[in-house]
Amino acid sequence: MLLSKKTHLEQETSISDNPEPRWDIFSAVVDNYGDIGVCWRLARQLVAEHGLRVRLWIDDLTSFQKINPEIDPRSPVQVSRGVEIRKWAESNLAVEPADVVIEAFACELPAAYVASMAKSGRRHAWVNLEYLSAEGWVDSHHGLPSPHPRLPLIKYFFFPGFSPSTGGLLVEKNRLVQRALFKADSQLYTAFWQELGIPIPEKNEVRISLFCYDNNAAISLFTDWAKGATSVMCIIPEGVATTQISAFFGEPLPVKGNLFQNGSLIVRVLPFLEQDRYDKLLWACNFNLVRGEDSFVRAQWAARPMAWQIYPQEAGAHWPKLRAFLDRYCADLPKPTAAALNSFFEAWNGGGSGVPDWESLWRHRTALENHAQEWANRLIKKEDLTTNLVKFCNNKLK
Ligand code: TRH
Repeated sequence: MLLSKKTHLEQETSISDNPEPRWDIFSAVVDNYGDIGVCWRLARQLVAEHGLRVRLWIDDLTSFQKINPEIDPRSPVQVSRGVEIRKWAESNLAVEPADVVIEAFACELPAAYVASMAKSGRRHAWVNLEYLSAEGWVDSHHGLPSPHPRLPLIKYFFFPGFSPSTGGLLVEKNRLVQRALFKADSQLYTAFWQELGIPIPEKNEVRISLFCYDNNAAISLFTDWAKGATSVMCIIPEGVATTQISAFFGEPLPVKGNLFQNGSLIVRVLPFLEQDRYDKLLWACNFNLVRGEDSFVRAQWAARPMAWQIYPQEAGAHWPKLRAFLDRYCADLPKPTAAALNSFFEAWNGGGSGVPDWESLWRHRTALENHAQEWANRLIKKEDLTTNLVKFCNNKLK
């Protein structure tokens, strides 16, 4: 049954008279946090910067709560940051379909919802938001239509990417300005660490964030950092690299406690941070180890040296994706720096020697730092993903 009247929530939020197209974003948590991470950023940016009315459908509110503590996992309908959040459940789906419908990462819309789009008598912009890839084929696939086999509907493929022929990258307006202010303002910087209950870095200390999949190469990094002459504090989210923390520090599993020390290395384990706070952590660290898709993009906006563990796929399908990124990222780096970064990425992803060489990489610290800044400055000149997506969908609605 379709709801012909405004829902209670719509009446309450007084945005129901907004003449702009309404958006529904569907997100299924496959595993991990990347799908909801991307959709949550997109949804709030659509509201905050484009004044749009957005419903975000999510099948796993508990995972969502990890990156947005405002979420009540028991509540089927709630509002956070101006976004209407709906539990993606059969019982909740009796709604009029929105004008713009985003199917994130091929999560497959409910059949009844698709049928009601076809019956609505209105135009819909139906978009499959794809995973990010730096590969060249993305340019020619971005924006391609896929007509529905039976219904009078067309779904379009929207690819994030690094070249101007793709949908671009997610980034909020002013994000780089906020980051620059944060870096320049010692009070903001100090307050950030105080809020986390972590002392500000000592002089010459190297502060590193580490977010990875199950990765034994972490043990060799711990070893290098512990033996090194420089103090290193490595900040790790709860539940990440626990096997490696246990193996290196000789702690039985499940690892208890949140502070471990060996030689020059201190490891601090933190609960998951709210998403904007996680961004700040990336701004505040000297080096970021990130993974998947969203933290990988955020590490680039942080304009700090970084290494990426790509989401591993069967039969090594992720390697071309990783190399395509490295080709772009390293194109303007001095050759020895590019070589060190390439081998580090390769080993961090279980290839090459399998042992990431920290010392050889960090020798290039200054070049890596300058490059990270230039890379972010270059990327920000391109239109952001949300603006591109809004334009794309508005065109389809004409
Ligand atoms: O969690 P991920 O491994 O997600 C992955 C990838 O998206 C991958 O491509 C996809 O196929 C798979 O999920 C299903 O890594 P990612 O993409 O970095 O997402 C993590 C999100 O969690 C991101 O939005 C940042 C957020 N986050 C926080 O908000 N707070 C934190 O403390 C941490 C560590 C992460």
